Amino acid sequence: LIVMTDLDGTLLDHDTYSFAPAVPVMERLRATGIPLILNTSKTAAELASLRTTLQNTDPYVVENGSAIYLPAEQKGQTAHKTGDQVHILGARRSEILSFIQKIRVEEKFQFTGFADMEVSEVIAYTGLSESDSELAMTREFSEPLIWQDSAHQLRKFEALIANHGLRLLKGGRFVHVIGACDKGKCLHWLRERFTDSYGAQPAFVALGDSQNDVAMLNAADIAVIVRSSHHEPPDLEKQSSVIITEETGPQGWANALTQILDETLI
Ligand code: 2M8
Ligand code: MG
Ligand code: MG
Repeated sequence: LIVMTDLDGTLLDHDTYSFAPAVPVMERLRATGIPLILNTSKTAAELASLRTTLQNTDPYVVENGSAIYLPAEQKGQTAHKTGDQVHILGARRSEILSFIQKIRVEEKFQFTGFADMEVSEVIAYTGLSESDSELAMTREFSEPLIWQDSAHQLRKFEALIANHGLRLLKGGRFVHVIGACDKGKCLHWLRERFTDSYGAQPAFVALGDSQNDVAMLNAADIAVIVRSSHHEPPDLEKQSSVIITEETGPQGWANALTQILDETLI
C-alpha cells in the first residue's frame, strides 16, 4: 500500500494549515513502512520546509504534477548525499509567464498572478506567514492566478494556453497555469517505479479535495475525497472506489485513512 496525498484542504486545514489531527495516522504509516507521497500545488521550496515539519522522507510531487522528486536515500545514496533526483513533467515558469503576459496584453485579460504580487498580497490571499509566502512565490513550473475577468474570457484564455501546450487547473484559492502535466501522471510514474523496486504493483490510496486532484484520484486504487467547507466535492467519473469524508481537512483525512488501514492491514 502507498498513500499519496494533496496538502492544502486535505492533509492541511484550508484556513489554518494545521495537520494536528493527522499526526497519529502519519506515525502509523511510518511504523508500518507505508510511503506517504505528498502531491501538491506547493513548490519544492515550500516542501523542503514542510517535509521537515511532517518528518516525511518519501518521494514528493510539486506544482500540480510538474516535477517528481526522489530523495537521495531512495537511490541508495545515503552514504554520499548527492541531493534529490528530479523528474520534470511540466513546463518552465519563465515560459508560462512570457506567454500569459503576452496574451494578457493582446486579449485584455484581467488577472493577477503571483509574479504580479508583492509578498504582502500573497500573505493576504493565502493566510500564509511571510516566510512561507516567500517560499510559495519561489515557483519553477507554474503560475497561480486570481482570475478577475468573466467566465467567457477564462474559457478563451484556457483555449489559447492549450494551443501553447499549457493547461489550467483549479486549486482551493487560485487557478494554476501549468505545462502538459497533472497529479495523476505522477501517480502512474511513481507506481511503475515502486512496482520495479517492490517486485509487485502496490495499491495506491489517494486523498484530495479539489478539481486539481481529480486526475490523481482517478488514477488511484482507492480515492478519498476530503470534504471542504469552501466548495463542493469534485466529480470522479472514472473511479469506482470512492470515499467522501464527513469531516473536513486533516480530520477527514485521518478518519478515512484509519478506516482503510484497519481494513487492509492484518
Ligand atoms: C496555492 O495552492 C493552493 C492549492 O489548492 C490553491 O490554489 O489554493 C499555491 O500557491 C501554493 O504554493 C500555496 O502554498 C497555497 C497556499 O494556500 O496556494
Ligand atoms: Mg487541495
Ligand atoms: Mg493542492
